[in-house]
Amino acid sequence: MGLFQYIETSVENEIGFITLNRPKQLNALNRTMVGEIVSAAEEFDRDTQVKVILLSGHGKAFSAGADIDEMANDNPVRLELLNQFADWDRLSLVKKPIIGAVKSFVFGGGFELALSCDLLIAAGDTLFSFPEVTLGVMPGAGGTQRLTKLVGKTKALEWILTAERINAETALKYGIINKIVAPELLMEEAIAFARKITAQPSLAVRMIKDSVNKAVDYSLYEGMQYERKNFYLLFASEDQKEGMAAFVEKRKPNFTGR
Ligand code: CO8
Repeated sequence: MGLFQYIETSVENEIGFITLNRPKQLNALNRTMVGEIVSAAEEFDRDTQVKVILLSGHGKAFSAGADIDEMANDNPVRLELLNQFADWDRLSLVKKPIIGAVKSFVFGGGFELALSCDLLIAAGDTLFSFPEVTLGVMPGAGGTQRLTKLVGKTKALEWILTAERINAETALKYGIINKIVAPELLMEEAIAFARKITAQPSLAVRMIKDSVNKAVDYSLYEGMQYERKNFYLLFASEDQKEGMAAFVEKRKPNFTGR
């Protein structure tokens, strides 16, 4: 694993941990930090010791958004040449499930980072918001698209136009998060959640993530065809043979991830 300045990484029990580490700035995301998050996720994606990636933040909050100091003097040409959002695109190519464990402020780019995760566990004190409008801008790392696809146009527009802070209960109600947990149990609960996935055969997990994500972009017909190919592909795996043999023999399967 590469050396990082703004994040910490570790591997334990088949979980690859990525922890945002700029707590004094409430984990405000500068460009280097986003690059580090993506690089770490890509390394974990290739690491056979890792089955699930768990993204969280040190300190009080998950992330208060993009680093405002860094972008205050930006101009369109510099932004075009920087092409910083290409990093965010790479994150969506990661094949292993990414679980976000979020708390307190999940604002702006921090909310977009959370929406880039596959599953979200939130502490009861979590507040989600897109405050960009109050800065004279708008979400730029997928917020207007991902939130709208998730909750529909009506609420997405209301929340992004007003910068309203959405609490964990509302986020759960609208399907933004999977689960609310007590703040002091956030990591424990997120790890327990991750372990439920690490216990599954990893090729099937991979194909499920891939197929479900296609439902967001594809028509139903295209998505069904895509699902079918992934279903067929899994019959080339040893884990399919083992899983079904174990069922027939009434024993626990021993999955190898192949
Ligand atoms: N950028 C830079 N520094 C920040 C940010 C930020 N987004 N958020 C907090 N900080 C810093 C503060 O400046 C402060 O630093 P210092 O101690 O040196 O003064 C420190 O973190 C602690 O913050 P506060 O004292 O403000 O803490 P409070 O608990 O009083 O308030 C808030 C917390 C409400 C979260 C407040 O900090 C706040 O409003 N922050 C800004 C939130 C915001 O507007 N975020 C959206 C940014 S725009 C964006 O995300 C665009 C995304 C598109 C591109 C994504 C690319 C990465």
